[in-house]
Amino acid sequence: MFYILVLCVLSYNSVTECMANGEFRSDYTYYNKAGGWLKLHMVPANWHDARLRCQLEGAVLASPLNPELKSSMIDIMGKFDPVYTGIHSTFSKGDFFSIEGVPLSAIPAVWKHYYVDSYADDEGCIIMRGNEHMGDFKCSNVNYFICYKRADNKTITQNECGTTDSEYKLSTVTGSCYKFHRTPRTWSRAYMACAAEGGHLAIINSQEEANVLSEIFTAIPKKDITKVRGQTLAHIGFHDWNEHGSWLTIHGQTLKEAGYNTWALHEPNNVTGTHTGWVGEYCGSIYTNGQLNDIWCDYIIVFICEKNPLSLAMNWKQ
Ligand SMILES: *[C@@H]1O[C@H](CO)[C@@H](O)[C@H](O)[C@H]1NC(C)=O
Ligand SMILES: *[C@@H]1O[C@H](CO)[C@@H](O)[C@H](O)[C@H]1NC(C)=O
Ligand SMILES: [Ca+2]
Ligand SMILES: [Ca+2]
Repeated sequence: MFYILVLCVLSYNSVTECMANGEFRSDYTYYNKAGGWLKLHMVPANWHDARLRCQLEGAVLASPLNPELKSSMIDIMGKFDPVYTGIHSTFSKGDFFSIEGVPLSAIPAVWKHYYVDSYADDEGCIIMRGNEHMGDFKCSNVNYFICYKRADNKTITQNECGTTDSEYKLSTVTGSCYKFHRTPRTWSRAYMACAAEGGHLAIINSQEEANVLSEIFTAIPKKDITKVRGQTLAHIGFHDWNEHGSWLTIHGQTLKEAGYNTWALHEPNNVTGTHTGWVGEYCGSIYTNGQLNDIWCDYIIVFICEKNPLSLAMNWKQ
């Protein structure tokens, strides 16, 4: 009946700690009939962002691949109707597949008032309604969406960072977990990636934490890192919040209040990119030595996420 085994142990401080064995993330719900976890995203997104957000969460943009999964999707959808499915033809017009590669013809779809008509030649993404009806939409439209993580019969366990993502490592110095992202992104997309992982762009709260980030950054082979004007930089969690010259962390504190205010020599220097024409550096980054730098927000560089081990964690105290 119950797929998930819940283990409870009496811990040293006499509170009962329970851990669901085989849990993915606390923001996902296990659906027995779907054979996996689902999460409804109630903030609509265009299809490409929906797909990326599911991927960054460690899941896939859900498609009604079989009647059980479809029924679970309709259950979780509720009034957030319609949802994007993972079925798309964004690689080649007319070739519709789910993210997993299942062709549209193999999907138990109901075509009634909607159908795949490729209207105006630019409808490459499939939505589903609560009444099972499906149709194709322009991928730039925004819709609700559902992410799916198949259970695969394997026991999925969270690590000490409260995530199934093994790239998060706990620092005993700060009590936070960190992940260095080698895939470069703009500051805003970096923010999105960290948020999807249950964390945030790293916020430096002490010289000790700056040293921890510097150690992580220094350990990455230089050849793996995009250089900016000959310098190696990573996005972190501070920004001028469009009040040019006044820097706050992404959690709203001044750098001084947050506990670390050490700019690199000659920074912030608000450079204008002579080649790119980019004006003003309004986003936060660090050099490998952990010192602060202002950077163009659209500059695509590596970044560091920080995560509280309790965010997304499945064990709780009562
Ligand atoms: C999962 O386990 C069930 C029951 O043991 C089995 O029938 C099924 O084939 C397994 N699925 C996978 C993907 O291994
Ligand atoms: C940064 O440079 C831009 C372009 O010259 C300017 O508009 C802006 O006010 C500058 N910001 C600061 C804080 O000096
Ligand atoms: Ca921190
Ligand atoms: Ca700068």
